[in-house]
Amino acid sequence: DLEKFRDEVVEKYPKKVGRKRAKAIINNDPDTIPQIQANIRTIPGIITQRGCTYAGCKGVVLGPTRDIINITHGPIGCGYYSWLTRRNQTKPETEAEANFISYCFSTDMQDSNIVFGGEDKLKQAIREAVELFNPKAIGVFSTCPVGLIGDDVHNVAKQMMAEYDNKINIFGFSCEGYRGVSQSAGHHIANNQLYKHLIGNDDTVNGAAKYRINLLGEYNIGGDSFVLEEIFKKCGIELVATFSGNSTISHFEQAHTADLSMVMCHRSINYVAEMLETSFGIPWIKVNFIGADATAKALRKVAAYFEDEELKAKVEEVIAEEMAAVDMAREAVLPKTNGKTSMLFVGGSRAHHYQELFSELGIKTIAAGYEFGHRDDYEGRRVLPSIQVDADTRNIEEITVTKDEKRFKERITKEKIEELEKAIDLEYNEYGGLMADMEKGALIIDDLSHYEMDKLIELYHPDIFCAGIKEKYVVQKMGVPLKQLHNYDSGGPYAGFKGAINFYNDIAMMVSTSIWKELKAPWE
Ligand code: ICS
Repeated sequence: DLEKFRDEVVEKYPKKVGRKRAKAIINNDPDTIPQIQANIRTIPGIITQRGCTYAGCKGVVLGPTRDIINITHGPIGCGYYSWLTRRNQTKPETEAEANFISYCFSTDMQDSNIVFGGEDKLKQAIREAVELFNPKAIGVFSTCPVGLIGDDVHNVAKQMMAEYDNKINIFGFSCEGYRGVSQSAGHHIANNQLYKHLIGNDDTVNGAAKYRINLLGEYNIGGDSFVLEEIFKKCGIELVATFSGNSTISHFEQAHTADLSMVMCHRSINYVAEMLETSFGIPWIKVNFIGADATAKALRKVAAYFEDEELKAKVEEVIAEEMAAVDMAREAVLPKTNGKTSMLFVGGSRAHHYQELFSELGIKTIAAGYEFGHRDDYEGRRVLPSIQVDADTRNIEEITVTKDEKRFKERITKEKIEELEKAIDLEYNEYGGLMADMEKGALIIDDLSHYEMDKLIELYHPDIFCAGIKEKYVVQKMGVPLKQLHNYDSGGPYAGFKGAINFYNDIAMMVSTSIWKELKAPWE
């Protein structure tokens, strides 16, 4: 069956293109974990789902932080189309607290700036931003033309910092859209700058709780972070910093005071997790808060890590309390969802994480893939040493991360970690990837093309397809419901226990309505 799919699509492409695409279409085997081609440039002419490096830097990593002014240095379209479309929410603690999320800042480059340079315009934009808002920090994000004409955003940032007596933290990002293969390069560039300009700047230890954690790779889409914050609070766990859902600059500056980092989206933030460990001795473990069972598992890991009976009891109490409602909601929708099939083609982590939620509904994921995941996100981190460094990777600045002799502190011994690993599958410094969790014979496709998507639907008729806005209406016109797993359509939150309940109800509604049968697919 799979062979049929691969042969059919590969044959339709020009020979060379077909040969290349074939390496990204894999028949899964969780025992042997076959090699997949990933994180390479999309072939020109193919309609990809991917976004650009600027999007991954400005939109994804820095976008959710409310008290930094993010200036897009470039033509207005780049700023405009990255303005609030990701639905990352934020909640200032007081009315006086700065919140710039709802604004769109751009230098609005014109032809003349392209010809004569845009640095003066950028300086002017920074001055205006300071005059109007007096922010704590300003980030400057380079778009494609900035790289092409050679404006030096880092130098401008330095000059402007001096102009304000270094009282405002101003720094730039070389995240031109074309710099990497996809938005994934933008994550890496953003992570580097967070480390260089913010992490470790403030030793203040906030909060009284004994257990202090960071949550990395959770971006508060549709309010996910709010749900998780509430759970941690109930358990008596202090969330020092989330990278970067519902975050502030101070959270990043104080992240090194935590004792454990939990990594949710491995693709976008694993660099920061490693930096925090190398510099400050904070271990990181892999978790997933998408799915009620996954959430319970993640909480149990934290409790085990801190080795505290009181915390363990509290966590069990919270799980029991929340699970009562989860089980009720699940039972109610199961008759509508059980036995259905799904396909997930999203980003660099959700195509994996959301399979847990679907399986709680009895829905099997028969095909999945990332837009921009790397081989380690598919095959697990153990393949990292064998991944070849190519020219595109070299485009991203390599920074040296060193041990902070004064502030490095060993949180837990290696022996203790090994012991916990055996007892509860801690996943310390480990991500097993998507393939290990999918069935034998499932289809795994990296950087799915629009044509391949059409073929998938025609050949396999899934009951629900998960992707983004570019795919949504095309797929629905074929009579298959599409759930956006980027911005959750207008729904969510979907994380944690409460989020799982929302998801159950939304998906049950989508797969059980009879409207889809009324639509005629183009091939029918
Ligand atoms: Fe990570 Mo859309 Fe995240 Fe992932 Fe990343 Fe993006 Fe979104 Fe998607 C993201 S950071 S914006 S979990 S919040 S770039 S939904 S990899 S593509 S699957």
